[in-house]
Amino acid sequence: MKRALITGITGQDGRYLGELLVAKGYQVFGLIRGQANPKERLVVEENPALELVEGDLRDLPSLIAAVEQVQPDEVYNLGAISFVQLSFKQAELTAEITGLGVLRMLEAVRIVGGSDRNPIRFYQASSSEMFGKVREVPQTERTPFHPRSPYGVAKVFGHDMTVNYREAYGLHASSGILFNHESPRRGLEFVTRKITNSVARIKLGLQDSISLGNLDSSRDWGFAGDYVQAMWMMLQQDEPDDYVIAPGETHTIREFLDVAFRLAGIDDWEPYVRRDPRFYRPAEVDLLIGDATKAHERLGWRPTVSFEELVQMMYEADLEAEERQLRQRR
Ligand code: GDR
Repeated sequence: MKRALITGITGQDGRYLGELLVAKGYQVFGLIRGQANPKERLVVEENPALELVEGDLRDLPSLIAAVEQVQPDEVYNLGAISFVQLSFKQAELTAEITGLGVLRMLEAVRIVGGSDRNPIRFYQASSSEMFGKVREVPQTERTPFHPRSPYGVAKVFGHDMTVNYREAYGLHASSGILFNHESPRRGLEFVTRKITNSVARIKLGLQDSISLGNLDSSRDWGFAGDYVQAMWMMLQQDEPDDYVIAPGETHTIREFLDVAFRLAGIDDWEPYVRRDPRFYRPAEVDLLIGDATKAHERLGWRPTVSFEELVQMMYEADLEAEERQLRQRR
């Protein structure tokens, strides 16, 4: 039985990846800080085969202890401060966890190592935010980085460290440069889920408007369930490498609003959407479009959910959850 250790187990990707690996017959361990975060209980309720192990990305000895305890075949480093907007306000904490946390996890893997015949394989969750003020469109694994937020800067550090450990120590360390990926499990602070949740509440008369920032920014959005497949595929390759993972089409926030409001039977959403300066960012990334040709050719990875299907999946899940809560309150 293969063993996997996942950091960021309570996040959207950690939950999907944990389920995928359990379904593939892995024994799966999720790293938690052990501070009785209610989400920790929820992930085990949702995925009872999951085991939890304590450790903190700020604390190298705890990571070494966790890797020693689990003796994993594969480590997936998904833990991070992942909300770009917050990273402007908490830049140092973001550097500490999203940046230095990667170095600590790599060190733990290098020190514990695994057997010579079966060295530990490492996956780093890199991000399209690293491209920032993009140097070319679309972006590939060879596109130079120009991050536009403390989060993006920290991710570049983690990415470069992963490449360095691969080259310096021969670690089987791969990095997935993942473009935005969403699902009904996305946190409410991210724009997609904020929109689908608000539109469902507007539909049910529970809310009358939604406050947003820049509606003209655009993203290459995909479904998180497809992206965790790509993470696993990368670690099954004989050689470690870096891969861009993206559907390869970009949509504005306005287009996301068009689809979501149309599902609620509303054609003109302008009266429902307010602009709020609080949600604008000091610097914004440019035109993000990923070219995932390498992942198609080498991993055989393909997205299975289209943009419209993704919005529909998220809207319907939010509508159902809000209706359920309404029934319970009555
Ligand atoms: P992003 O995701 O920063 O791309 O990072 P987010 O959904 O937060 O923003 C996407 C775009 O929407 C614009 N926007 C708003 N964003 C939020 N959150 N709230 C608003 O009200 C709002 N109005 C407009 C933003 O300006 C932005 O342009 C995500 C995270 O998951 C990262 O961790 C990950 O690395 C990248 O995707 C790939």
